[in-house]
Amino acid sequence: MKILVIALNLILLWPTMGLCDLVPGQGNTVRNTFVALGADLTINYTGITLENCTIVGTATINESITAKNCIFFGDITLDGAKTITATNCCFMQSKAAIGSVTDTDCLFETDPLLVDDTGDEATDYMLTSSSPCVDAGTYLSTVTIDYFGDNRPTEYADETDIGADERRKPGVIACSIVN
Ligand SMILES: [Ca+2]
Ligand SMILES: [Ca+2]
Repeated sequence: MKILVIALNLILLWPTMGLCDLVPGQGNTVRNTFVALGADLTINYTGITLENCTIVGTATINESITAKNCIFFGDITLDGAKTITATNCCFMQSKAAIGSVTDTDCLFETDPLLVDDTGDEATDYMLTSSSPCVDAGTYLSTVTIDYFGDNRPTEYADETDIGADERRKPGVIACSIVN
């Protein structure tokens, strides 16, 4: 069982026997976090917000959550009385298969086209150039960098990527100054 748990601001994912169980009292927002294949993100507490997370493993969601710019690659098991309020998220499953989802500009039944969705390293879960998640997120003032430290776009609302990786655009050239 391999687990990759990274919380940018030192919070919340708690690996125990393959489970990432969100812990109350340590903040309620998880940003730029990968949950690896083989891990299960379990949410048992209210008031949790996920921002720019890439959930490659499964998700067991027992309380209503808010998710923005997140990838849900693994299957979601959502408590039938709870709701996912999702903005600019990418789901592998259909909306009907997940259950109660209140969505704004989300992608359903959409493969995020990660570099290697069978891998277990953070770099495996980066976005490929053809990923539908590139520039498909919404601007969040709270997320200024990605997991790898790359800057998130701040000038244009439509350039933020979905997930924990902001893809570096090709064609950025080095500048030489010669005098
Ligand atoms: Ca982008
Ligand atoms: Ca990046």
